[in-house]
Amino acid sequence: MSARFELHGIFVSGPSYKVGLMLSLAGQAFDYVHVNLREGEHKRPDYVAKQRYGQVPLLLDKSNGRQLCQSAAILEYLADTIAKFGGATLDERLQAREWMFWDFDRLSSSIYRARVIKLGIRPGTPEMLEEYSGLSRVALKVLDEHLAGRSWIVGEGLTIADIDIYGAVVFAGEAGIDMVPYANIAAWMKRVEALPGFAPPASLLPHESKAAA
Ligand SMILES: N[C@@H](CCC(=O)N[C@@H](CS)C(=O)NCC(=O)O)C(=O)O
Repeated sequence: MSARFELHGIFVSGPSYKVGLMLSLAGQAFDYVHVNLREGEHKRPDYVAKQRYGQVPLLLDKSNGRQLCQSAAILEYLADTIAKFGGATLDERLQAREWMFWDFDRLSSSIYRARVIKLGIRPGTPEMLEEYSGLSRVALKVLDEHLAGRSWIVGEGLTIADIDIYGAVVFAGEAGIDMVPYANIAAWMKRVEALPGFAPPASLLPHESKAAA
């Protein structure tokens, strides 16, 4: 039987990793479709008809035909639909959402921009790299201070806020950011990495399309 979910993404993409990590931690096998950004597959009309922004990730829910985009919105959808990691109370759900909005405003946007320049995926000057690295460090300090004395970002267990934000922080090393000052983040990352179903970016998303096992 084919899997309920079909993830379209590319292995170098942080937002694609966030969705793959959510599915994996939730124990949901998923079909995977590799989108070749270099070949412009994400701008083809048949793809844009499903993903209005012409980006990865795209998640199809084959049980109802929904086509979902924007990684944070996809995480919320998955939390609702498979009833996992959404937060134990309304307040926790609201806090998880707040952290995800903050993430793409301050953290993911800065780390991902620094990373693509550092890896040579996108052109950028040393000044641009320093600007994005500096913004990343400011956001990492906010996160590190929040995690002091806490095991998880919200409440007493894993939520989509942890999954979303882990999928940003895990790329900080590739962005050239020194993580040594952030001991609380390091301890929290270890907790995420110890969870059943966890897989790091290097092994979670294949380099080609693949049906669920
Ligand atoms: N806010 C979006 C960002 C998605 C995004 O930036 N995707 C990149 C790959 S990491 C992409 O598709 N870039 C190609 C483009 O924008 O044309 C999300 O979280 O899903």
